[in-house]
Amino acid sequence: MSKSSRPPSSAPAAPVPTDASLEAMLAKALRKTPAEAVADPAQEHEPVAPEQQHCGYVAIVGKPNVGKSTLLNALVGQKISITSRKAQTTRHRITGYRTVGPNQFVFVDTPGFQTRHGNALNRALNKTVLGAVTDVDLILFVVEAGHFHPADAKVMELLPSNVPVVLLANKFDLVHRRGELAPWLKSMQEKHPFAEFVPMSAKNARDVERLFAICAKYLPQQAWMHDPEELTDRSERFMAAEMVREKLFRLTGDELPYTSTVVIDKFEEEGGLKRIAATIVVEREGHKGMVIGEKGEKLKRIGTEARQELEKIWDCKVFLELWVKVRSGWADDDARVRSFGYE
Ligand SMILES: Nc1nc2c(ncn2[C@@H]2O[C@H](COP(=O)(O)OP(=O)(O)OP(=O)(O)O)[C@@H](O)[C@H]2O)c(=O)[nH]1
Ligand SMILES: [Mg+2]
Repeated sequence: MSKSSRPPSSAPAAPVPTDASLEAMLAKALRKTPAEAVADPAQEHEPVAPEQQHCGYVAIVGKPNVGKSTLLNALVGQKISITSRKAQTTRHRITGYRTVGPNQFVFVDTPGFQTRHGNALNRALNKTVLGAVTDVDLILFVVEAGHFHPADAKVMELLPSNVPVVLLANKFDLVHRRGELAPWLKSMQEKHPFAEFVPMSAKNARDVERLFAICAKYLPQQAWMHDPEELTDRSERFMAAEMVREKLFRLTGDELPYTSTVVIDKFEEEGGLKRIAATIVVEREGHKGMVIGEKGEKLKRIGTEARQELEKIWDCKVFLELWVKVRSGWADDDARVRSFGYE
């Protein structure tokens, strides 16, 4: 992945935190510094001489539902990874690019690391996470501020010792007693030699801008790998399938998401129109009814919401046709999981 050469251990040595240093660190982290590293978007793509360019991979990892994809979208400045309040929303390694001044950030969103149900789908998701943390320049380890669950500990076990890791305490807006964060931070620092600590909210634009300045320090000096206008490595076809899956996640009950996926059957462009046919694959006959809903209402709503959002992102007309199919046991079947596009 990254072509930069890094010394074998670029993670700073673990400082032994004292209460005073922790308080100072927390105070510094909470101080809202101006986002000086982020240029005016209008100047984002000024030409930069290759010898002045910096470029690197920043992997975003964490347990399910901590806000990794929300963060990726905020960093890239456009929705390229779907989000929902349910776990296991992201199922692929999704790369998003952002070029700011001399810096090109290659952010890598990953599935939430799965600690339950060892089926073929979950094994594929975890393989994706493992692949994403090696050979990157920086890892953003995302947790919910003030929390540390066994599922977070499992992700922590994956953190390589030769890559700097930023502890990103997300959903900071939900922390009401901020004074209690210092002991939490101390306990976190004892678990891993984090290079930095960033309490923030992925939904707060200013916090996201501050994060660029933090990440920029870890980008090696090397030529950009992507056109600064490019946003992602993922195709429109992939985005279409993901958008349908997002609406399915958001509009159906808790039971369904884990056992459903979306396959694109047709993706055609005719002038300013994109014609898409997609199939929602579910595991059980009973699930089919849940997706279709009474008189087809649910399926219709999934289609309408996905179409409207795709039209907005692509700025063109979209014709979206949806089908529902039952493939029992697909998530337990390695070959099927692969055939549906999971690594
Ligand atoms: N209050 C609050 N909610 C957030 C924040 N960031 C994300 N969320 C919400 O948290 C939920 C999960 O967000 P996602 O971005 O889908 O989480 P994820 O870590 O990518 O989840 P998986 O892909 O399933 O691993 C969504 O309902 C988001 O709106 C935040 O900073 N504050
Ligand atoms: Mg996600």
